[in-house]
Amino acid sequence: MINTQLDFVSIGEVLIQLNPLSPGPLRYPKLFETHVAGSEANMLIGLRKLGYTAGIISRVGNDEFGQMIISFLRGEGIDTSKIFVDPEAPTGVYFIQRHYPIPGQSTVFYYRHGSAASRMSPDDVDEDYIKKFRALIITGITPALSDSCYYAVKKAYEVATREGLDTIFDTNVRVKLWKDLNKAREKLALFLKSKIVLTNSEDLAVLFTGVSLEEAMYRVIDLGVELLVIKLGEEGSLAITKNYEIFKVQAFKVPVVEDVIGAGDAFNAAFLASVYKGISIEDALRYGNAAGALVITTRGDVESQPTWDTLELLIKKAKKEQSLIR
Ligand code: KDG
Repeated sequence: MINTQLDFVSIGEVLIQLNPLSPGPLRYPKLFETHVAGSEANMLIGLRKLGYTAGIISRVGNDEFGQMIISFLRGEGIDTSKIFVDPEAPTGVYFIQRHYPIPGQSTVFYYRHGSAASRMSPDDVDEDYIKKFRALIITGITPALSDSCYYAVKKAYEVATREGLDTIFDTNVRVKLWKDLNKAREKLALFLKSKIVLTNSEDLAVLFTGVSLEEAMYRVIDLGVELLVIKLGEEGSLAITKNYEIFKVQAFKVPVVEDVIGAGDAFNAAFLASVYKGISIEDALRYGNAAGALVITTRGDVESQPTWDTLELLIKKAKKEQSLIR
């Protein structure tokens, strides 16, 4: 690796996604596609496509899926030197059930309990490695995998804070992984003090029970967050700054041809790429919405993530068609 400062580092589980070629209940499809996925890796790949350098701390099993993940990430230009191949546990996988029971929505089924990545611990977090980067991206998924994963993320966060990296947190509350939501609230509280927080209304309702979306939003800002982004799906996205300035941008209207999984990560990547490039928050939201919209038109979380040229093209086309972008 080169010796200059690198951009984004993350820690999390990279999984094999098994996505059926046909929608509907999972007991019927005979053919499945494999994709490399996982929220943290998805974001890093999105950022790579937009010109940033990126590295991930993770573990995979000593199996073919683990090799597939490492090769894929390398192919996308992610630094994989901190992915430990664990001989004692398998690579995690998950299945997606598309358009059923609710058309347009997907359900995930995880087979990741006891996976190699769930065995990460603070020992996987190399302080000198983190110090090479400008920003740390974490999500609420990794702390849900195991206690040792929680402590690994906590260490990464503390090193980043101490060393002056920007901290970026996507709440990504996975109810299926936490089971006990009190635990989620307790463990994720620390990361809600990150410099940039990305979330959605469902996660805020879990993290701040019994308060309105607006109230929850202000509570996050009052924790010292500089920029809070709320992804509103079909309603677009909203950002609020530490000075209580609010920006809201309409969504790109696209049909959910395949599945919505991964749209939030693509949004994050394009939004962050824009903000770090000095683009205005309002336009950054637009780029984020466009990237999220692209991802739901194909299977897989990252294959449709855009380059700058693609983003420009989309925005231009939407403006020309007098779309809902204002
Ligand atoms: O954001 C997309 C992710 O949800 C998906 O790729 C799998 O990371 C994943 C998870 O834990 O749900």
